Amino acid sequence: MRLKILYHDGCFDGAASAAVFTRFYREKRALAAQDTIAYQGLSHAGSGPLPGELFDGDINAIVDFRYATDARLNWWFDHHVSSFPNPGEEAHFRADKSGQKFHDPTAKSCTRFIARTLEERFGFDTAPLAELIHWAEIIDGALFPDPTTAVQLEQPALKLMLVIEASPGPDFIPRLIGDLMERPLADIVSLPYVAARLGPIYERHLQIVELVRSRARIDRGVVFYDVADQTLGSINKFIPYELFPEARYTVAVSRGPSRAKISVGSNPWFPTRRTHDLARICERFGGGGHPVVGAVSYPVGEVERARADAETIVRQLQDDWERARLAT
Ligand SMILES: [Mn+2]
Repeated sequence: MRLKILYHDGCFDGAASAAVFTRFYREKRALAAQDTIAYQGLSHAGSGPLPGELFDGDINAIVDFRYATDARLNWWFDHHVSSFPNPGEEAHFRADKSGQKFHDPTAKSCTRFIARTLEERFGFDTAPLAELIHWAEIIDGALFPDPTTAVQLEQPALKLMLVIEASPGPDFIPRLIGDLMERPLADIVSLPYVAARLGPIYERHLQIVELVRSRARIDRGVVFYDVADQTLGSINKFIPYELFPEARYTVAVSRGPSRAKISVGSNPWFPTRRTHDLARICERFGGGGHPVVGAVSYPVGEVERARADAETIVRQLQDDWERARLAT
């Protein structure tokens, strides 16, 4: 028997979900010695129906990723709002009689959703996975207690988050899933194949933290920084709030290999309520996002336009900060 587990690639919650499900399957469905488990990561490029060739196991499961109507899908767990992007998918799910397909868009992490569901319905003992479940909930729910935790990434779980996000594909995460379901996270970060990969990634992370710190300035509640003179990968969005706990918003201009970008964020630890819909602000410049975080992207040659638009956004947020200050 071949068990195929499809999981959200490059994502701590995706890998942890696969680990929880694998452990459940091993314990409750009694895998035989000759049985095999195959893992495959899925990424959000496009939103069309998932291709049928993914379901090449004797038993197929999807965790932390959108639904598929394919009859070969045996188990499904997801917590995304956008789990049913194609016509007929949601109705197919609602009509399911297998009792093995589950969706909860209010769950902060798919990992905890799976653990809770398997515990309640199938008597699965989740206690040995408590550490993994706890951290998946913090990471996927962005429930970090303070900016230092979210920026320094000193806890083993957060180091694993960093290395997982930087390592999509078949080389690393499938092997890691096997360890996530067996070992304490502090032991996993010091395994040679993990430590070797983590070392340079963590170092690079700390360099970017230093770069942002050296550029960031705060004025009237808004942090601004511009690192578009360099080509960087993703930048941890919490760095400005560790530097300036009194900041309300951040506006940043950056450049990746193919796009220039304005990122707009709000301080999740700021004591008073956010008064802006940042997605709405970004939409005015052709971007989008969520109320608490938004972005606008530009062709890589249009950094100057990104800089000019960022200045406009900074001014608007500062004016509102000023008005709110005068009102109190
Ligand atoms: Mn998730």
